[in-house]
Amino acid sequence: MRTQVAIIGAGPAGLALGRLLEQAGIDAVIIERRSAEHVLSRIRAGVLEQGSAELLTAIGAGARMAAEGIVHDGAAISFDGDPLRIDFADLIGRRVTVYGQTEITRDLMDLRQKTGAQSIYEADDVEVLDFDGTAPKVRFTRNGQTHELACDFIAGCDGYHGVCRASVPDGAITTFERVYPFGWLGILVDQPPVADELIYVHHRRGFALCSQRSHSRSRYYLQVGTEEKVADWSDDRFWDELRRRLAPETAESLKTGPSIEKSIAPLRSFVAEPVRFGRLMLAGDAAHIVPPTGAKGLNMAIHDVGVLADALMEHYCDRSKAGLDAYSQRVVANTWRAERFSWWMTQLLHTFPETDIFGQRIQRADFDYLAGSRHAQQSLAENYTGLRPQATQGQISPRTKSSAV
Ligand code: FAS
Ligand code: PHB
Repeated sequence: MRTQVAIIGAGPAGLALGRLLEQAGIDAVIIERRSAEHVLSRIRAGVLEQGSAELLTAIGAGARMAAEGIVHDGAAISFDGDPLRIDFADLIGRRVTVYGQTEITRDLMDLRQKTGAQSIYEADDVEVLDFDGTAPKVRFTRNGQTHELACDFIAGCDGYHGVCRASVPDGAITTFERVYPFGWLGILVDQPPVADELIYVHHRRGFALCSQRSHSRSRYYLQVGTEEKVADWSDDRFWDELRRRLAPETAESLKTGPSIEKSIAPLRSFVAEPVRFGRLMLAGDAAHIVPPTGAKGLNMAIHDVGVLADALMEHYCDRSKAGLDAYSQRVVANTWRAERFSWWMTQLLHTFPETDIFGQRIQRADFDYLAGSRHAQQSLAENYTGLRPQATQGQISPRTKSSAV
């Protein structure tokens, strides 16, 4: 088998890249370890920056998002019961869209199926080889048969635990990590959301988040210790604890019910540098992880593949390697911006076991400054809705198919 770009991973990064390259007439094959059903069964992110929503629309995956997604002009913070609304629209004229990562993945998979673009699911023992030379290839087994895919480039969109970053020689990569002493226990419930917009909660018992997937499906999170297990948390215990952390009037209007999904996600900040190794480029969670407090993970993945698609088009259509040579610097710069914001939101809103009374007062002072400063609120709004319009990236001009050699 042969293709121009081998994409490892059918998460949002891999699927969005596949679509961007398809529109540019660049051939790409996606190789995914799990089944499509398994990939679709994951419950992850739910907030899209304005630029991410624009990019998905530009690549033809925006129809259902436009119909079912919910545009939010702002979000709320409740700090020890004190409310603060961050009005993104008024502060900086931008918005976010609430639309589940599961739905985005489904839309991109459906689009790929419709156009007949090639995706190989349930590929085992995936190996990425010779990417330091001029003829990289991917080897994998499927139904006991070994296959080899020759290509020009490999896009490592295989997430934090994938094979691509793990295949980079030690000396060629530097990693930066911060592991947080808590996780997020999340549940999904078919009940109307407690509020029209998201509520980020700081409470002495720990962080909480009231989020949503639609007007009839809600997503709630609680900060829990790293030793906690899902089995320790009945739905009733979850609702009781959530009510304790919410402002009384919000707790009052909480609509509870049986959870349809319940899971604990560890919190970490992780950055790999660089993210290009010859003809292997890392994108999304394969290159970086953020704590979800800033709702950045999915948006960083979409950002990266926008930059990568532009760079590959420059290579194939303009015969210029400028984009590929700048890829790592551009992705790493965006990554640290999002890491800083996600770390700051996590510092502000979580309860750290080791924080002393001085640290708690600083958290309070941070919130009071935010509540009292339009500039501080504009900074939060700018970071939350997306630092730079990503629409210009990846909004590829429909190049004639023939120009992609
Ligand atoms: P993904 O991990 O989504 O996709 C990588 C794909 O590669 C997977 O399908 C995997 O099966 C495949 N793969 C792995 N190894 C492979 C191999 N060897 N060969 C072939 N394929 C391979 N973000 C938020 O903003 N809000 C949230 O609430 C939130 N919750 C999260 C909860 C969890 C448990 C996790 C892990 C992440 C969460 N995130 C959240 C962040 C999330 O949205 C990610 O940023 C996003 O999924 C990144 O997309 P990808 O880079 O495509 O990686
Ligand atoms: C979610 O809806 O899953 C979600 C929303 C905002 C976050 C994190 C998760 O910051």
